[in-house]
Amino acid sequence: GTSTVLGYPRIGGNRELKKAVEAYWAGRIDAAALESTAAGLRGQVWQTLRDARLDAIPSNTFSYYDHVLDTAVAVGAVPARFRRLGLPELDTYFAMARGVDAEPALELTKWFATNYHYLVPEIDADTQFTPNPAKALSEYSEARALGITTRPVFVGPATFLLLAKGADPFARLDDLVETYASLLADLARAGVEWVQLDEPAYVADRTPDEIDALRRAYIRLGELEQRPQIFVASYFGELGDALPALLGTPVEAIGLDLVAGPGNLRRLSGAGPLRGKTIVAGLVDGHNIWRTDLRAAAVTGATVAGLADQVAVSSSCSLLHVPVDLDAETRLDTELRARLAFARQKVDEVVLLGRALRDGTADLPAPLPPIPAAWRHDDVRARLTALRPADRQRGDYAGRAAQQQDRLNLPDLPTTTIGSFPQTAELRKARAELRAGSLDQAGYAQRMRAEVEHVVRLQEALGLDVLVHGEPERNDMVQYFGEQLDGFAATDNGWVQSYGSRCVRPPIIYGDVARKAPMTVEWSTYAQSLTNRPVKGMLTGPVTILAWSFVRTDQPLADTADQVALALRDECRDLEAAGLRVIQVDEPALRETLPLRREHQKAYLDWAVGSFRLATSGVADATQIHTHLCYSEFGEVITAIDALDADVTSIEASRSKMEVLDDLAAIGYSRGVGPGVWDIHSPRVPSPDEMAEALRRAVAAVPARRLWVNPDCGLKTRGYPEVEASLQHLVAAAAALRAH
Ligand code: THG
Ligand code: ZN
Repeated sequence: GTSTVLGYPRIGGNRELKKAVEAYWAGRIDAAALESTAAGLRGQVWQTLRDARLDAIPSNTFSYYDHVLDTAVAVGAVPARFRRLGLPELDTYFAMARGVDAEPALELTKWFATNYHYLVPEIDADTQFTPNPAKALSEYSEARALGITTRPVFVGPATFLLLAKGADPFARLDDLVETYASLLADLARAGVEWVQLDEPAYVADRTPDEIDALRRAYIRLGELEQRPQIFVASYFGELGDALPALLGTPVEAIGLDLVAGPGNLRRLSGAGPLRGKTIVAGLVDGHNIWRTDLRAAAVTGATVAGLADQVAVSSSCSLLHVPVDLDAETRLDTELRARLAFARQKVDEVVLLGRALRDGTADLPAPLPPIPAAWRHDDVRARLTALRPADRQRGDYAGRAAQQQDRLNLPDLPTTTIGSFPQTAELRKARAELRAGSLDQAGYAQRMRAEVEHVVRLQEALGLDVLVHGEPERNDMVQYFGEQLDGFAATDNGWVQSYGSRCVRPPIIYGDVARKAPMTVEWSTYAQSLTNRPVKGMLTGPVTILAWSFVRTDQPLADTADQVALALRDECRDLEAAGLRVIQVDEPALRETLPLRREHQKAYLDWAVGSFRLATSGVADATQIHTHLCYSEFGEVITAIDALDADVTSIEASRSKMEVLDDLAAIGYSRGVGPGVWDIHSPRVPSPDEMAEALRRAVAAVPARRLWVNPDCGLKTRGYPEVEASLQHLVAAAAALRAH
């Protein structure tokens, strides 16, 4: 067996790429300096992989922003609206990624069920696909100059079209495949021996036509006279019917995720003799940070070897989704550390497995024992066991709504915000000083309280109805809770790319989850003490906490979610007891972790909804529960949103033109809803008329008594000038509608 990985983090061990790219955007360094930093990072990755004795090394996995955008550029899918700008190539690229004054960026969306976001290619009948192999070729020769032979990676043609927006994707398939054919010929002429084409879209449910498109594409590419050997990679799940389709094409290698898609193995064994095919067995989890059970993985690898002509060992997906190097973590508990593997360590695992398939498994380490007793919370486990359906059930909505209105006395079309206010440079500086030790806890708390007071006064002056404390004390809406809960570990440097230059540091859930003490009560009660208007308590829901953490794999996700939910349930009760009359529990990731195949979706939504209800149903009927959803199309999970049973749901909808309201109306949703009337992802300040117009459309679908007026997401990334102006317009728009 040979060894490879499907991709490697490109941000650098200390987020060097983020810093260089942001410096370039700010005009602090020029293109040559950026390119030289990038070349240094690529060289480090290739050398790291070679020194680890990985047999086959990928290239073209580096990206200044996003690898889907890179493939769009490689096939010439640069929309006319960006070509027209007449910018240099690098700036055209960044214009597509980030937008410019005259042109909004390409749409950004979730990369399958991960926390990575890609730029959606725009394709229409006028798109002229043209091969542009420059980036792949120059990376290939850069590596050659270091004495390293690499395998260029692209998003494959079928997945590329399925991810794109615009006209009927497969109307353009033949065109696009000819462009790939030409790219492959160019690569072959440059001496490239293998190319990797990623087709992860085929681990989701696909129609027979879509599968046929995949087959046609690879028959055509496989028949080319001049081409490298083709490795079609899949990941994040099971290929299903796409597997026999691919096996029937002339491609040389097929990659299967045997971690997220154990059923791939069954399918493979039923496929008959795999003559002439290499199966690339994804045995090392590229989407989580646990050490691999190498003995079990070797058994799976040997099974694959018994079926295929050749077997290679790889990561289950690109290592993009895990932090770079565990060696950078010096403060992790040693017992926990011994159980972890980041990208660098996963490469070693792949190499060990490749060797074991050749030389035998005798030297492989034993699997990890169950978690130590110190990481267990038997009280929490007992609470889980004792849960009854009534623990996830509130009183009927009509009764709740009446009690809440008695207590809150809100006008029609009440105004509010989603929770966070701008994270100013001063706030970030205070947090940095606290970490560095130059500011003590008391001094830090003092600065945060001053900010809370400022935010409360501002909201009162603007005339908002339900206030927030602004979350100045939170670095990230998941990390903040992870730092306070038992069973979670934080890393110092465990950064993972989320989109472009933005990274997150997901906490690690390694043991039973328990709340040591109230987490948010002090901040929320302080804010409430400053005003007579209702202040919303602000929590992150169990599904989102799981989605944006690295999770245990030794127990069902549903159990971990319920453990988190119990901690949040206690927090909700404490907030209520402290006088908070409104509590928002955010679930922006509800849609994100929806399984890619329909057959798994119901089970997921059942536990996801159940854990949210467990978190929020411990309060009195007179306490109003809000939730907030964003970052996704919600049509598919609309009944689950209804089942959350929140009193008020705010949804990112300013860009989807209030369609979500029709979706909600269609299923008979009858509680409060706040469709976003201000797209906070752009610095643009919408006029009062524009927001009033959005509200008029909303009132047509939802009675004013149930309609809330709010921005479409938190304000953390915005600046105060645009926040003040936009919120003023928002309050004015609500007032204008009330007057009618
Ligand atoms: N938190 C987490 N995951 C997320 C989001 C989040 N996934 C989806 C969405 N929100 C992604 N959005 C962002 C937005 C901003 C940043 C990261 C992801 C960001 N990161 C800082 C950076 O890269 O400079 C680092 C933040 C820090 O210091 O902790 O700005 O909100 N978990
Ligand atoms: Zn949001």
